[in-house]
Amino acid sequence: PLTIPDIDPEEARKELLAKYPPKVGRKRSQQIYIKETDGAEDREIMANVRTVPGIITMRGCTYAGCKGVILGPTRDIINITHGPIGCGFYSWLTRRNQTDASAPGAENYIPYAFSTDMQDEDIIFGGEKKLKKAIQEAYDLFKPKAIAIFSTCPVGLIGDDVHAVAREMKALLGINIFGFSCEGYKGVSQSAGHHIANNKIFTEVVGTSDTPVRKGKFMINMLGEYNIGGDAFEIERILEKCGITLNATFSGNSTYNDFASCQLSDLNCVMCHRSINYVADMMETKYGIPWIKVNFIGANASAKSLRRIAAHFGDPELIKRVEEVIAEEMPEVEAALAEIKPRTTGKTAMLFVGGSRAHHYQELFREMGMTTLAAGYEFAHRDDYEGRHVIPTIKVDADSRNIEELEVEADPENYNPRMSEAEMKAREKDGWKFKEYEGLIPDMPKKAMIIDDLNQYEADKLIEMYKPDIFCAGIKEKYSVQKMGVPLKQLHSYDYGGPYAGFKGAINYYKDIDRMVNSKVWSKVKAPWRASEPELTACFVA
Ligand code: CFM
Ligand code: HCA
Repeated sequence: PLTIPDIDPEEARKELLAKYPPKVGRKRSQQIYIKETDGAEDREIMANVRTVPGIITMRGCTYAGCKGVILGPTRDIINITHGPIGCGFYSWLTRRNQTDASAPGAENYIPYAFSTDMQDEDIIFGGEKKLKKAIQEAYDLFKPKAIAIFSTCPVGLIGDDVHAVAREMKALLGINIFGFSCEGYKGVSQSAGHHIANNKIFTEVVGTSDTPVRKGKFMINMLGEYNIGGDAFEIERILEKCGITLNATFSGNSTYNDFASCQLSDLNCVMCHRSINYVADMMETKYGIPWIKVNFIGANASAKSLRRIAAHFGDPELIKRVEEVIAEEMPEVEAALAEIKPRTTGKTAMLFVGGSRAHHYQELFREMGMTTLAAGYEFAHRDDYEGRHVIPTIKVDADSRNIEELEVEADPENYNPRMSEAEMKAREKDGWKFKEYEGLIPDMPKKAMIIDDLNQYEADKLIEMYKPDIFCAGIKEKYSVQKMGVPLKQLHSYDYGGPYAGFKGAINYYKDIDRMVNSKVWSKVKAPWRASEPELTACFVA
């Protein structure tokens, strides 16, 4: 079994909290969880709560979650950012969600950044006129199937009604136009943006067409797979080989019509639970399409997910074909692993990413014989950590669920993924539903630290104390960590690499991580003239 180095995690937690004012320390301490066993535990972690102002959080905003994450990868919807240019510009092409727009006549607006570029004057006198003009201009230039409008913070503050503008322009132009109230400040993180995006896509697009885009015996949708670095292409390759039709992906490499007719699928497979469980629940309620959790990060996890899909359909031919595909794919994976594993075994990692990858990527590290010392999410909710999917009553109305659910989740009185069997039964009578789900905490080894909403100060402290061989996070963390002599793998954008999903992706990952944890360059980070100084001060120099 993988073991954590000889550091007392309670001491480590004290060290992380030592410099905070008492009130902040008390709050943060509830967001730091130490594993006491190697398996599932009954304690709670505090998550999905506001970051204390002044702390340099890793989080992003609600607009980023709505526009960038959920809608971003759909190629033929024109996404107009209503706001000052920065929001549109900084969310332009940074996420590496790839798209296959090679089909003749395929529309692809992903390379463009559409924005109303609001100026002081628009803030003072209102920006609705400018928004209408922008929609008209985009329509005249591209004649798209649909236009989405995304509100940024100032839009909410001055009170522009993007929904009224959307309705008016929809009537005028005769295409689907819809607005999102996804002002950056709307929630505590990106997560609120996912919810806002999903609700609207569900009510405005899903089920609006009965014309199938694809046909097949086993039709599935992949929910929460965003085709970062081409992951969705690899997943599609594997599914196709098995004879499973990937009908719609939400939203990697997707089109408007994929969403519009996705209700014709037989099964929803949820990859990133955090960002999209809402759509899975709503489709189950409205169309009776069941959903299962899958994970295509890691070769073993991919095999397990294929088997889970085949078992769901229960077709003997499919079950046999899936086994054949796994048997065909695995030798190449095993050969790659045999090559690198002697060099990666015993190395240590830390993962602090978004709302699902900090968990999913531990699969790959386990395959490589590496131990995850500490991990956490930027914005996940308690169910992602603790492993039970909870659907409160107010979510059940398939057509009109709203953001209130976030408040339910933020209220520990109301929302407890680890509630007792008796309590669950009582809640079920009130219309609540529960689903067991693989959470991050049960999967982590004894003594591991699970930290929600990690910040720069704590990241530095963790590195000082544990000196991991690799740290996985995003672009904001990358260079400060590397200046401490620890390689950082971006698990958001993959640092220009990937795909990392599926069987071929696992091979890519083994090779990339092997190179990073075994490179000698990290020991040379410290400038020679500072050689006499203690370790890990180089971050203040470079
Ligand atoms: Fe889901 Fe994502 Fe993630 Fe996420 Fe994100 Fe992302 Fe992420 Mo960056 S949807 S929660 S909001 S898996 S953009 S593709 S990498 S933080 S861990
Ligand atoms: C987002 C997008 C992001 C940012 C990545 C990063 C992504 O949250 O707005 O911090 O490096 O994956 O592109 O998560």
